[in-house]
Amino acid sequence: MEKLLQISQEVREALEKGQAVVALESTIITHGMEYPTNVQTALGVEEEIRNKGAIPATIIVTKGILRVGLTQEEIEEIGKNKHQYQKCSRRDLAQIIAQKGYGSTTVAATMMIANMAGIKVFVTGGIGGVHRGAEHTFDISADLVELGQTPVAVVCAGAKSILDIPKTLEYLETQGVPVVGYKTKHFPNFFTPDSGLLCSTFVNSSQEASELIKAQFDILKLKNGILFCVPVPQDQAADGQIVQQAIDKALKEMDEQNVNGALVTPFLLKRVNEITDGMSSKSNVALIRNNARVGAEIAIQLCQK
Ligand code: PSU
Ligand code: MN
Repeated sequence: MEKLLQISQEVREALEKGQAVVALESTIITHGMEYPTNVQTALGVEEEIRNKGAIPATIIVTKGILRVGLTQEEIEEIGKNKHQYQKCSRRDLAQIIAQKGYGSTTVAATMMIANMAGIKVFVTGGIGGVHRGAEHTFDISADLVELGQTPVAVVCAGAKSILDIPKTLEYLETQGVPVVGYKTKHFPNFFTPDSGLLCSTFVNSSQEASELIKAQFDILKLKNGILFCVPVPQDQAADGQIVQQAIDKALKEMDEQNVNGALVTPFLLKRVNEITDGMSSKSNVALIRNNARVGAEIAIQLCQK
C-alpha cells in the first residue's frame, strides 16, 4: 500500500499535524477543459486553497501509482499532455494500476483515493449524475454510487443540465447522501445558481458545514459521503438560456454520433464549451475557484477541536 499510494511530503505533514487538506480531482484537467485553461484553473484553485490557509492535494495516477499532492510543474505537465491520461472512475482503477498506466481521476475515483489518504474534504466543479434518457441508456455516473459508499465531503456547484437533475437528486436520496445547499436552499445548476429544485438541507456557514460532517462521519459513523452545493456567484453566472441552448444542441449531436459510455460526459462538456464560445468556460473557472474558497474554509473548520 505504501508504494501504491504516494502522498506528497507537504500533504503528509499537514495530515499528520491535523491541518486542513483539500483534495482535488484531475479528470477536470484532462477531460473537462482545454489547455491552457485547464492548467490555469488547476493552479488557480490550488492558490485559492492556500490563500485560505489549507493545503491542496490534487489526485492522479501516474505509472500505476496513486498520487496525492502534486507540484505546480507536475500540474503543468499533466495539463499539456492531457491526452496521455485515461479517464479513471472506480471500475478503471485496478486496470490502470495493473498496467502501470496514466489515469486522471473522476469524482468517484478521487473520493476513493482521498479516503485512503485520510482527506475528508474534496472540491470540484460539477459531479456526474443521472443522464437524460437514463431510462433507456441506464447511464448513471459512478460518482453517485461512490457518494453512497465513501465518507468524503464533496463541495461542488451542483450538476450541469446535461444531466437529468430530478433523477440525480432521487438517486442521491436513495444512496442516503445529504445534499446540502451552502447558504441556499436551492440545488444549483452549475452555470446558474438555481435549478428550481431543493437541496435536502442547507447550512449558513463553514462552521455549520463542519458540524454536519462531524455528525455524519464521527457521531453516526456513516460510510456515505456528503454533497455540499455552492451556487455560482450571481455576477459570474452564465446566461442560462444560452447555456441551455448549447446543452440541447450538444445532446442532439451526441445522439446523432452515437456517443456512449465513459465518452458521454467529456463529449458534452467539450461541445458546450465550444458552442458557447468559451462563455461557459469563463463561469466554469470562476465557480470552481469559489468552490475552492468554500471547501478550504470547511476543511479548516473541521480541524478546529
Ligand atoms: N461534470 C463537470 N465537469 C467535469 C466532470 C463532470 O461539470 O469535469 C467530470 C468529473 O470528473 C466527473 C466525471 O466525476 O466527469 C463524471 O463522468 P461520468 O459521467 O462518466 O461518470
Ligand atoms: Mn456514464
